[in-house]
Parts: sequence; structure tokens; C-alpha cells
Amino acid sequence: MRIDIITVLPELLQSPLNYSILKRAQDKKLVEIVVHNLRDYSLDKHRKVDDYPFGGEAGMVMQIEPVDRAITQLKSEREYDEVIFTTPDGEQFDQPMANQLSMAGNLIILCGHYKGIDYRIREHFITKEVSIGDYVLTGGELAAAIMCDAIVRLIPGAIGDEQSALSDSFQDNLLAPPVYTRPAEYKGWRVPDVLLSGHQRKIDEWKHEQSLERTRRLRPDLLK
Ligand code: 6GU
Repeated sequence: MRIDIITVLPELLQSPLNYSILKRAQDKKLVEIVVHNLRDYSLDKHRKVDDYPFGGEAGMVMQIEPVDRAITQLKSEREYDEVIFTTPDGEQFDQPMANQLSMAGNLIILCGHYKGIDYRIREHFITKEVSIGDYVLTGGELAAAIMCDAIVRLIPGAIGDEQSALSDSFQDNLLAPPVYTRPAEYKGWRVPDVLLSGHQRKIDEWKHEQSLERTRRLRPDLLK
């Protein structure tokens, strides 16, 4: 899998994508994440990529030409499953969407910025518009990093323990059960006895009950 991210702030994406599981998945060649500076595709002598909106209003708008040049260049090199645009008015990103995108071959993510982007980009190049939640971020970079994290950890081999991604909260619409580690008792606070019992069937039952109880209490909407 390859993910190409087009942004005006490539620096902002460097560190979130280069640690932990995302780093290891790239080292293992499970995924290649390439960040492109949109300004490199500008024909303007000042590398300008935005301009004032037609019809007035405040704020700058991302221009179509550099975006067209960037996307056209990438598409000439390989096929892409989706050209994603990060925007607060997009479809809500969630675990099922992460699962689906983790099975893609190649993805382009265009990070939204400024007041918006020339709408013709959305009409002619973008195949999927995605938001990470109902709040407004300064730009789409952090949203793109979050999406990459959620997607890449689902690629088989990215996580050491294969079971681990399957037992995530949300993967089966239930919150994950509590986990504990040594010491079994700290300041008088004890780990639940069942977890120390060595009785695997009872442990699994307990985990499932805890998942159900936590989901009913904290996220009853997931059970509907
Ligand atoms: Cl994808 N972009 C921006 N700018 N704000 C957001 C968002 C995306 N998702 C939620 N808020």
C-alpha cells in the first residue's frame, strides 16, 4: 500500500507518521507514506498556492492548478483507489471506514487548508471527502495523520500481535475490557481475581461481560 499526502505544511506530518507502529510498518515495507509539498507544484514564482475567493468574503482559497498538477503527476505513476479530501463537512471517519481503507492499494490524501479549496477540485479530482469529527481544525494535516494511524495499524503484519487489532474497542462495536499488569496488588488496589485464576474460559467470559457493561454505560449508542 502507498499513501500520498498532499499538503502545504509537510513538516507538520513528519513526526506523527514516523514513530511506533507507523514507523515500523514503513520499515517493513507494508506501507509507503509519501508527503508532498503542494508548493512544489505551483507554477507561480513565489510558489503561491492560494488566492482570494471570487464573490468576496474573508480568507484565502486553495487554487486548482497546483492541486491538478500534483494529482495528475501521481496518477501518471500508479493507480489510486481513492483521492481523499480532509474537510469538516466530509463523511465521518470511523472504524469501518478505516477497515475498508486499510484494504486499498494506493491512496491520495489532499489536506484541506485556508478558507477552503476551489470547489472544482472537489468536483473533478476528489472521490471521498472525510471529516474526523464535529469540530473545526486549522487544517487537514492532523486529520490525515489520524486517518493514516488508524488505517496503517490494520494492515496485516503492522501490529506484532495479530489478535491485538481484532480486539480493539469498536472493532466489534463493543468497548475493550479493562487490562492490568504487575503488580497484582498496589497500595491495596487489587487486580480482579479472575484474571489471576488461570481459568481461560472464565477470563474470556469476564472480559466479554466487562465489554458489554462498559459499552452500555459509556457508549449505549454503539449497541443500537
Ligand atoms: Cl478533516 N479538517 C479540518 N480542517 N477540520 C476538521 C476535520 C478535517 N475533521 C474535523 N474537523
